[in-house]
Amino acid sequence: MKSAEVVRACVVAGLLSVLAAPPEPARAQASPPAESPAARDARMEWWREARFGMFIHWGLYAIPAGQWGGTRAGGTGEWILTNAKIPVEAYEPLRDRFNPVLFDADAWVRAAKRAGMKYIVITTKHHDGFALFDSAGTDWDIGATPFKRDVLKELAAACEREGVRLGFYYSIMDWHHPDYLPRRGWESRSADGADLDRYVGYMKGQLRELLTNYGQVGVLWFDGEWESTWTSERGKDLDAFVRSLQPSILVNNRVDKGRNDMAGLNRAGEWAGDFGTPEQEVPRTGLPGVDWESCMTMNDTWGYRSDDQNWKSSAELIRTLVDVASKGGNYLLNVGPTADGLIPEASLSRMADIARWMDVHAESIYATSAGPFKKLSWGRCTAKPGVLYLHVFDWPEGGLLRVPGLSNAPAGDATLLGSEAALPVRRVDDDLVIELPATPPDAPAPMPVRVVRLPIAGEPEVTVVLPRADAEGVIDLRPEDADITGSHLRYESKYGGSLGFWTNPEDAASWTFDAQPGQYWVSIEVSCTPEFAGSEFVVELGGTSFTGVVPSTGAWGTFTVVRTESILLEDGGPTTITVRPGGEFRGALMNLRAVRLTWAPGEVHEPFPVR
Ligand code: FHN
Repeated sequence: MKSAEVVRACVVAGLLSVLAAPPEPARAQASPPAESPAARDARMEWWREARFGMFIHWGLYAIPAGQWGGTRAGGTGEWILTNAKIPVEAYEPLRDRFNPVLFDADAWVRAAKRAGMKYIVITTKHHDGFALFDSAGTDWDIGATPFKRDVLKELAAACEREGVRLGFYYSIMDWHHPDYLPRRGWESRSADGADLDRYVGYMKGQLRELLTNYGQVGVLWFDGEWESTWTSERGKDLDAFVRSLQPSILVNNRVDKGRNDMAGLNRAGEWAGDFGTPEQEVPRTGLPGVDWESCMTMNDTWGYRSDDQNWKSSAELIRTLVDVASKGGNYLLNVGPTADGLIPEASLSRMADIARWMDVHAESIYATSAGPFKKLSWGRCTAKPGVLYLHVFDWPEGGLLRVPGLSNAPAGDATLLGSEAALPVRRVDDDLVIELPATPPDAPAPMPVRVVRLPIAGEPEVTVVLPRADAEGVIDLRPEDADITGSHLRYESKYGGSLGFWTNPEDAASWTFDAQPGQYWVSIEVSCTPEFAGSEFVVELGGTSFTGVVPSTGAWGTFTVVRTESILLEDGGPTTITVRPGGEFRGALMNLRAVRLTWAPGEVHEPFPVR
């Protein structure tokens, strides 16, 4: 489109958005009334109890499905406009091809409900700006497609019939609207005449439609807030605008600017939004007093890609649901329907597996809170008043399940969910030991998680049992158990679980263990790319510290054991080991997957040369 045409397009678009929908004030929405903690708890209650929802990424991008101009575009399906650098005018004809004749709202909602998903969040407008609803503010919407039907209306009606809550995803970033800034770097479309305030007015007009025409909306799931043109002031104003229309709605933290990248939780400060939004990951530990929801894909894409067959197993999806619930969070699991309107079969089969697991175990997920344990070597724990749900991922040798440090006495029979048989329980030192069947009851095709229901007297009381040397004298300290200080270092589940993003030389990781006096070998398992290798690290233990140099392992996912030195600990008891950058720092220290201490009381070792 030539510059004159572009300017005309901006003017026309601006006029259309004004003529077609009443102008909304671009800013200065009155703040929502102050809300008491009790009122907030009441508003959040259904969502906290739900624990499990379905994310739907659906739009024009399902038509190219990851391919453009005969070649495979990189990245996720819904980013194809940007990833394939498609000029807006070349993308627009997709509207005339959108005709999902196989779309069946009832089928979608029933599949979600059968899988135990209590709410649905659907992309009403993703970054490409296309409205999946009939919007008066634009003809860049489903009303202008051959399909014409308002899928949100049909979805809202189906959710009403099935008792499933409906939420709306809405992208602040808009690659199509001429008033949105910034333009994509490679675009030729001029930014002349673009007016971000006018765009905010357009956005509010659409949000008014979404919050007026489709009944009670459970969640407004904002996204695309990260660009510099979006400010906290605008975010707080938009949050207030949404709440003025539906005061009981929940709004995620991506309306504002507090989110700490994909970790999804807010940095310190006053930010709008009711819950944090970790993406493609689960926080390392529970976050008492913080509401959060991990959103994840079943394969690698949000919007449909015909070539993405990298599906997570049903077992992994179920264990992630458990992991999230055990830390007090919600799990928003995504499907990317096809251009015909079908949820991919690979998604449906996984949802059916989840349904079978939920048939037996739903009570250990819904309306539960985080378990009282910092970590359990064999699984996870969720809790309800007077009951602990022990989620067994790894069946214990001989069936003896050791519950570390639990002081509470059982207040009734321990049972495996799905069975009435009482399981013998006895106390061994600080622990409770529950006798499970020697092998999982549904072997040889055991469910990925079996759950013990353990009634307890009173509030859970757990004495922290510090790691101590096993029979071989070995103590393995895990990344997910590290006490982290600093701003960037964090646990990431990639590469089998390690501490990564070690880009701040002030960040450190520590573990406390129960030491016995004697000599200890210390080794750490690290990875580092050639680009960053060579930084110095320091290990501090028992008043001694030694340094090493991080080797290159070729890739972040390739680890090697760096044996450092041997240390004599004169005293036993709780002892802390710390790993931190020291000396030269080359921008990223390492990824750290394990710290191993080997107790060798009878030996005196020469210090190891650092490899
Ligand atoms: O860019 C989007 C992406 O397409 C997808 O919608 C995810 C889902 O949360 N959010 C953004 C990436 O963080």
